[in-house]
Amino acid sequence: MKLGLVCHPTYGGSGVVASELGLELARRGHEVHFFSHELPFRVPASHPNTKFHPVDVTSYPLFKYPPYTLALATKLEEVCRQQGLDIIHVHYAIPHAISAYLCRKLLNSKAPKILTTLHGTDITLIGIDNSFFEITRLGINESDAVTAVSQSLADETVSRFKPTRKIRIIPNFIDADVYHPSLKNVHTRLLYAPTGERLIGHMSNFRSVKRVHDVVRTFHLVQKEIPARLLMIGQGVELEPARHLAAELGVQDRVEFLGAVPNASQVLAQLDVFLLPSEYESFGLAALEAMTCGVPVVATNTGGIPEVVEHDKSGLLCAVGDYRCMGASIVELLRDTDRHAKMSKVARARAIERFSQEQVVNQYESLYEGLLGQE
Ligand code: GMT
Repeated sequence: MKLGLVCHPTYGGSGVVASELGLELARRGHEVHFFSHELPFRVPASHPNTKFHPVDVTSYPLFKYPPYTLALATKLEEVCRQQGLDIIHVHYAIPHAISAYLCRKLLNSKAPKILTTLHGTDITLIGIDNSFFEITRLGINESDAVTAVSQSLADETVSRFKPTRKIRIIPNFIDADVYHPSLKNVHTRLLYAPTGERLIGHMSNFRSVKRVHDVVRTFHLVQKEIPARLLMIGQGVELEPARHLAAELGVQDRVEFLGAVPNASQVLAQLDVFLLPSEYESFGLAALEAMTCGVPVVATNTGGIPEVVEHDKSGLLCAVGDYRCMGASIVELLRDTDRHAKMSKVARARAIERFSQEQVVNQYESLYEGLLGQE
């Protein structure tokens, strides 16, 4: 098949999923065309069976906001016309589903099928904003198929948008050979915890929905009870406020901000607990990455997180904002070695059983085949 994959290239789960999906489809022999304004951060500059099509937006003094949606639609049309793409698979509805819709309008009869994968805030935050609501609904309804990454997100989409399209669920996935507990090693751990402290970690794009301040508050409570250090992976607008809060609470020497690391698996595998205190999370890909490395997760009981992290099995869940509960859960877990070891095993087993790359990419392939069979 000839597939066009459209995604945001920046640090974030939807770009990761689109990139990993495209690379695996290319390994399976499909021709994969990536579209974005920059090379998505997990896509190598050159890879067999893939091609990256950068979308340039011409600036013009009249435009305060250069119209990326239109430039993307035009690029999609050009590549579809020249290469005969079978399917355009967009990740994150805004603005990609609309660009794909416009591309189809431009192409008329030779148009590819459009699949939209909803990831989270395209529905729960940005999509429901008045300035985007109707256009997001149009993008969903005009797609040939729509998937959501969790049951929770599918339910949210139905209740908020009342779409005419059926929303199918295809969860996010993980390569369990890349994310592996064997990456844990004494030397790397010593770099982060030189005197054998326990390691708590968080990874996100540091936006307000992630409640990064709760990571710092939770850690502040934990380190009062157990010698520990906190590793913060990623970057975004809430990073500086988090750094200030760490200083205000007097734990700045025990918190390390690593930025966007290229091989997250190698850091995640060193952790004792992964912390994800989000306000909302449609899925929580970072939690799945940690679980696959055999790291139990302490997170909030919100959105799709309970579909990934089963409370008291692969991790512990608390109410949003309840950093005392999260702190106590981490301390409890770190003090009970047997429970921690058991949770670590269950976390990895669940990741493999439910979210393996092999089975989830098969689901996407079947969906593509079904769409093409609809002619
Ligand atoms: O919605 C966002 O925050 C952006 C998006 C992204 O690109 O990182 O994250 C969402 O998609 C991820 C991949 O499907 C999910 O793992 C995240 O839970 C989800 N984020 C939210 O729902 C806040």
